[in-house]
Amino acid sequence: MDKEQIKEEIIKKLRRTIGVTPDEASNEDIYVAVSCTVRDLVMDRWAEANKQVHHSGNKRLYYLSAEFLMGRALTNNMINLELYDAYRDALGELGFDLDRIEEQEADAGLGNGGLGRLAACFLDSLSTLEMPVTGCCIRYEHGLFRQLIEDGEQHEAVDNWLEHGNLWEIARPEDTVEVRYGGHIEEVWTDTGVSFKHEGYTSVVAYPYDMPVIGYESKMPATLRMWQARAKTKLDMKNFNRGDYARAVEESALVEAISQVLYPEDNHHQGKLLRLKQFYFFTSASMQFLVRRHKKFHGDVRTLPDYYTIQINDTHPTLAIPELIRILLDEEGLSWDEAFDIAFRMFNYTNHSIMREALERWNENLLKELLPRIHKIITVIDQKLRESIWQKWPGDWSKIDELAILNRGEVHMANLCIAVCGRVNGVSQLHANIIKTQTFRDFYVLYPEKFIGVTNGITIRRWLAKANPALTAEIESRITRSFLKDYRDFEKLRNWEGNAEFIEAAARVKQENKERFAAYLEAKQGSVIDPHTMFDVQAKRLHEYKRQLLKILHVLCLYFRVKDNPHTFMVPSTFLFAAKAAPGYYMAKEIIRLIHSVAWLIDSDPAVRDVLKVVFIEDYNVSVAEQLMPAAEVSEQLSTAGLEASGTGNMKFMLNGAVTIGTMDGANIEIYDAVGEDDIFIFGARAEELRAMDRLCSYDPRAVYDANPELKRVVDSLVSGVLPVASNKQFHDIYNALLHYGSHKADRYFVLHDFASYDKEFTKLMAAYVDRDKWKAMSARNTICSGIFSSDRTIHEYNEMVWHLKAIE
Ligand code: 26Q
Repeated sequence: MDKEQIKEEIIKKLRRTIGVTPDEASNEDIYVAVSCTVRDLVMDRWAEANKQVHHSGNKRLYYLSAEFLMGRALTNNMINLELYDAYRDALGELGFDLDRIEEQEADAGLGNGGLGRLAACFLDSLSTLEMPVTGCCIRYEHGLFRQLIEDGEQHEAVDNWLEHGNLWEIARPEDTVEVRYGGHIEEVWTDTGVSFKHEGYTSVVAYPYDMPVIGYESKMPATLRMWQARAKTKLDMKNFNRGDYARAVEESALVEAISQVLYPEDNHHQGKLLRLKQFYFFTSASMQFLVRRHKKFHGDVRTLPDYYTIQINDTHPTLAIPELIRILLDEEGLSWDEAFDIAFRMFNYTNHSIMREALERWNENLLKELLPRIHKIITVIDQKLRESIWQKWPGDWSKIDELAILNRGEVHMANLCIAVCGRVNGVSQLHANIIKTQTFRDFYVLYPEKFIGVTNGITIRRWLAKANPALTAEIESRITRSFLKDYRDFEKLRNWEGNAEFIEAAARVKQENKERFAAYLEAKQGSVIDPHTMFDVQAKRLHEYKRQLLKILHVLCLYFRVKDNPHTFMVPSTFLFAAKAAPGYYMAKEIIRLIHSVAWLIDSDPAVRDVLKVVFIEDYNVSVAEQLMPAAEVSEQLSTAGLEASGTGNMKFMLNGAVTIGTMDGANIEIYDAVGEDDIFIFGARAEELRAMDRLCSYDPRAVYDANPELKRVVDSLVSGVLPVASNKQFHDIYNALLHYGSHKADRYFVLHDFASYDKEFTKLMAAYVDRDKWKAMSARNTICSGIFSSDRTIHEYNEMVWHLKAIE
């Protein structure tokens, strides 16, 4: 389509779908019309692609994930259809600005953070690589909460992303399935043996919506299948006829609660019944659908592994395993051995966290009551696993204790995954090693061949082509646009390493992006920032292990330095924080309050406010990230070594030319390997050092505090009254967590330990920043070396080691 055809199509849609003429149309009308025209193009390819896979018998990936953090679709689709410029021009001629139109679309915020965004990047890459995939998740009526800041504190508001409808989804009523909870299992004995009958259960209807996700110049759009929970009958007529209207709707509301809302805890497991219902809901629906579809196209369930491979994104979709076995046993009449064999050949599991509090465990009785048949199947898997353990370590009960699925009244989901899955992977080199040598050490002895590492990645379509069109243009003019389709072509940029013109061009783009971001932030929340200061950014979920606290304490330290001595060497800086805290995570919310307090302190001080500024970016989400990444100059990656499985924000910053200051953790290590020691700032204790200190209980934060007067002053200021607060409440809980936290360990995340090291490295960073030529070269080199963090590379590795899909010709 060219510009003229696009104009024509838009006008046609405006008149025929919305019933307005272009001169009467609102931005929202235009958004709808434009989206419909783009959707038509996507649908055409989708229809063809689905037909081809059905008939060709190509293997298909089912990517099961409780979260897909998709963000917006419209402009991303335009880019991937190579129609972005044409649409921009066409709309311009019709008198509309594409940037304004784009903002009409609500983010699809069906995820918390890294894990959900990774799933979204994977769909883009799989489609770009022409590999068939269906992503399966829940169609949460409300995605991740919206963050409001009032008086420096976080408040939550519901995310109503479906309020104005969703143009990117298609209902598929013909694929509806039923999910059953509760009840009991009757054994029925016949001449051929025993079979199981589920009785007295409650039914929930799983109603699917599909969203096409098209990759770059792709003929094979991915499908995101989102399941919605519906009551079988909206009204319970028995109650209704008795006149009990409230009761009549009550039951349906209870059922539909299953897909009402995304749980906002990230990297933290709580054994909530509704959450368990959610997990079973979407995995059961997905497995029933998969089997149904296989039978329709290929007949025999015994050939399932030839046509499907399943990836489990963290343990949340684990119940897909016993659910598939249940279907094969109870509905398809296979034997245990046959059913197990099929499951063993189909499932793979990705781990995303080694922290104890993130490992998913469920109370066994709770699970048994909610899912009696699934519980029974899990006991059989557990029995088989125990036999293998016993064979490997005869008589060693401690191994059983460690590795069993059912133990001490709990169901250990990771153990279930490892027992059944063909491959188990970590998401960075370090994380994969930690899994093998610590977290799942004994499993690694039992099944060494299962364990692999696949370093995460990000899609360069969204995070470069869409987020940073100016930098993309500079790259494209040198190495052509082919790198958007073939990630290996990005390597051609290496030829431009040290090239003064490219370095200058990238620096010019960065400055423009900073100015654009400053305008964006002022419009968004009224914050005024100076684009001639250094933009130093920490953007990620709020978590103690990610150590936003280390950063803000350091800013406070810089504040005191400038205040004491106005001639201190200091790069005028804007420190940008963006982070949502889980609503029930008290410490995380305290840290947000502290960040605001430090911002006020500096703002009210004429002696400092021209050099330092702190801004908290409200309601961070995918669309905000797209504005922020291209404008960032410093990427703060401060997690306690060993605790950030990978990180993917770090990659987005690097791709867009920010220089990293970070610990040797997760993918930071691989960023260090890629750019080399001169173009990154590494600080802090290594994972092994911290582990040793943990083992020996030798870390004494108070000693660190006593020995460093500057640090002491900073920490003391948390409770001394110098910090402005809205509520007359100082920061005693943060103070205590650092120095003496009741029965807990003080400073669990080694903030004080790494403080001096961070300070030293930050000083080096400032010195590099003022050497403008040096800094610009560092920045350009970060972009140039970021090719290996393309999620196309990640997908390629999964495919070689795990899935073995064939790209559609
Ligand atoms: C599970 C059960 C009950 C309640 C909540 C949860 C839950 C929800 C979300 C547990 C974990 C998450 C999210 C985890 C996550 O985002 N992990 C991140 O995954 C990224 C992609 O691999 C990594 O880059 C990050 O390092 C990792 O923290």
